[in-house]
Amino acid sequence: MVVGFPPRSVLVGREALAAPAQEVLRQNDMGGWTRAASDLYPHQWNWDTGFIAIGLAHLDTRRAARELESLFEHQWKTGKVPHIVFNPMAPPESYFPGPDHWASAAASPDAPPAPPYTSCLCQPPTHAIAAQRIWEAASDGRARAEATAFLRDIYPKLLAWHRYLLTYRDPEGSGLVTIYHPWESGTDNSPRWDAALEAVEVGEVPPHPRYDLEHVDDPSQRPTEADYNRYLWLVKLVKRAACDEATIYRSHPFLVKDVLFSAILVAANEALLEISRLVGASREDAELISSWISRGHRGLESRWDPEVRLCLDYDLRAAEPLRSRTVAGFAPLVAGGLRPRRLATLLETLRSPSFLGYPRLRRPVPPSTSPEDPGFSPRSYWRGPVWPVIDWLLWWALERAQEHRLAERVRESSLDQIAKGGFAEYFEPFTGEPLGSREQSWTAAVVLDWLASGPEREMRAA
Ligand code: 2M8
Repeated sequence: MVVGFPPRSVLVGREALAAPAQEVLRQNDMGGWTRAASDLYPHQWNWDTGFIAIGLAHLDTRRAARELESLFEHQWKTGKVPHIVFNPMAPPESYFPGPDHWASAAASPDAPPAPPYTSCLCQPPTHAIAAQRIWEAASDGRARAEATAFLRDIYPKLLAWHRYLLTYRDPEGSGLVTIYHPWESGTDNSPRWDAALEAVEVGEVPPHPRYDLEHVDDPSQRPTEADYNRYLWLVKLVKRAACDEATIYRSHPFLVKDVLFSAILVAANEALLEISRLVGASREDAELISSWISRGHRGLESRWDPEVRLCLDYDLRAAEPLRSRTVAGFAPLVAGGLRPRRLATLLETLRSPSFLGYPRLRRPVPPSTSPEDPGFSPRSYWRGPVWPVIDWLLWWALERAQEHRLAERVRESSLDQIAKGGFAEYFEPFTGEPLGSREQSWTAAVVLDWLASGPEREMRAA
């Protein structure tokens, strides 16, 4: 059921957010794992799980650890962590493409035992960052000992996951991750992918349901039918290649170096390096992870565009950069470790009218696509709306870059937006209207982390 604007629960202030955020996570808790949203997304998603675990860490570190463990139970033999683990209890008509559509992927020799079925795509690796934060949140003796045991158990799995991304997804050794599908980026219909998708010749795609449209107020909030035909065609090609990475690399029409994914991997490798130290891993491991971090920084540097003053994705098939202005362009900020000049330039772009300084914005939180970009659309999913989870990533990056004042502004404004509009998936940037799913787990999770991280530690008010 869809609720209009204003939302069903009118939340009066930030201090009132902790309890309802916990309630969203409780409602979406499926026993050891959390569905991405109550209606639109009844399954477990890859990068959502990392963000959800970060939020859960403030409630119960053991449960937060379980969230990651449950996802990694479905890791592929190659080390890949699937983009969706399908909930066997979800009714078949609740999500498309569901487990049946992906079942053939289970025939791959690299797939984990099924059911439950998994998709054979992946998503950005937020998990090591979450694992480190769980350990940090486990402050008293017993919780700390449990969290250390958890790190010991998950460390080799995280290492295998990152190794998969650094090998199969970067055979060129560029430091940049190649994606096979816009779903792998997590920013599905972003204008980032328009040019690369246009070049894909779409073959026959059978008629398919759009259950997603039943859960939003109007179809303009979701990708179009033409988008879905392309998505399903690319899935068909990946399945036709039997999910074999070398075959996909040779034949697939959509091969793109994704800078945001690559930057999250750099930040995740920083976390993994720290975890390797905490679990007493070998010096060889530490050297390997450090080399991945340097490679990632070099890769992002190679995609810096001095004209748009952002980092740009790169289309391997067309051998050219993809020139949209989106939040993904702040990838070097997310990766961290910036030289002062590059940091200053990125902050100028962030504050400029292309992003936070755009005069019509309801609040100073970054729209997913710059309103000055021709692909911008304020209500359409990743083509313009504000995403709290992206606000969290930028806030976290700004904090790590010691840009505390701007970080605090993003945190405050985003909390304010959620206090007025509820735990929506995304928000219209000019009005603050909540859009998409209304009980989105990662929105609730980042709220819990923000409340625990702000100067006044607002969690205590809960
Ligand atoms: C959205 O993506 C799924 C496909 O993976 C969809 O639209 O059906 C994206 O926002 C993605 O980033 C997110 O992980 C997923 C679940 O929240 O929903």
